Amino acid sequence: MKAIFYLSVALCAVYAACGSAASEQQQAQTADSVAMCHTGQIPSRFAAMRQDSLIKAGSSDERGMVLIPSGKFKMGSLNFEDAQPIHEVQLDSFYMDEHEVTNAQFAAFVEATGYVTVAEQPLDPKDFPGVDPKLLVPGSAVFAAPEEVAGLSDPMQWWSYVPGANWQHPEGPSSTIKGREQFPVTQIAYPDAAAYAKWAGKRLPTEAEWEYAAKAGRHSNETYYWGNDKKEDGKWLANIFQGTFPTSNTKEDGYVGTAPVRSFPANAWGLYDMEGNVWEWCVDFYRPDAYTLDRGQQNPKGPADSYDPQEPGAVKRVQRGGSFLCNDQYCERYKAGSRGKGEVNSPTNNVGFRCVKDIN
Ligand SMILES: [Ca+2]
Ligand SMILES: [Ca+2]
Repeated sequence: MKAIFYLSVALCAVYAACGSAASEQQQAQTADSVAMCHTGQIPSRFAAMRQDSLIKAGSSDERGMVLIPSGKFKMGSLNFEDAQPIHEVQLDSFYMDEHEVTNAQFAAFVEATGYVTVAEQPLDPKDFPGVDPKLLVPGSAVFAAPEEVAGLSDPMQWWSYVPGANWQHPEGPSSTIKGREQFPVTQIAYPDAAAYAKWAGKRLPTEAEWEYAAKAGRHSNETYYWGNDKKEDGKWLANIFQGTFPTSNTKEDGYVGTAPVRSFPANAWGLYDMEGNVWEWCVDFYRPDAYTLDRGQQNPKGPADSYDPQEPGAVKRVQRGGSFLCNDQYCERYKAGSRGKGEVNSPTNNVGFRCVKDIN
């Protein structure tokens, strides 16, 4: 019998990724999220894993990529328990996509390969004995702002499983990506991102590469990747959430949901939206103690397996940078050095990715 993950795993992953260890309130939320992980009945889809073997590895040039110089940096943050200890890491040079993969880019991949994403996978009830067949429908998790909430401990108040939601219909069947070609693709599970990267002749970044590129040779202990001030000359520097989460988004930065890539200033190395807009998958398995493990100082690849004490049975990979839903009331994981995590087969409408490429 196949293992079954549940919708609430996806929701919990989204929730936990946004949690900060900074306050008692947030610790209470984390405790609540553990309970949330044991409800719900929607399995994830493993077929997409198998499909990856059908994707031929492509070759690519470096158009749209930035050459990241080799060097050392201090990885981690004192503001987040799972990002400690701060330690020195040395990385070889590599290329990185200057922006998140867009809907147009992902559409080209799907057109060329016929790839079907995790959220679109049909589900065979025979593969999931004991689960109500009515629940075995393709779909994914979508954020919707409720009119009011009873505290912030229950993410089900603003996340729901929407049948028919997928990368082409990010908010559900009636939504479309038409006119949003230059927006980041969303509703992407880890196997989807890995398959695209393979086809594109690229790969997904390690979280060390991702953080090194985000800090861009400038960062030491600043709160944000761009510095210590949230705004510069009165302007927001990333697409996050302003207002009262989750009910009232004042969109001071101009966007309630995702923004077209390159809408905000690039960092010192020319990379856009390294913080905010959409979460970005990294290749590393997630463990909260990853930085305490002896993983070598040079080009670290992350731990050999995944372990999240909040959900011991779930396989999780690292996500980085936060999303348009991040804010200081609920989700601080857009801040410098912070780490996010996601169950590999649980796409949402605030998760995407970008690729890197080795120098041949
Ligand atoms: Ca925004
Ligand atoms: Ca991003």
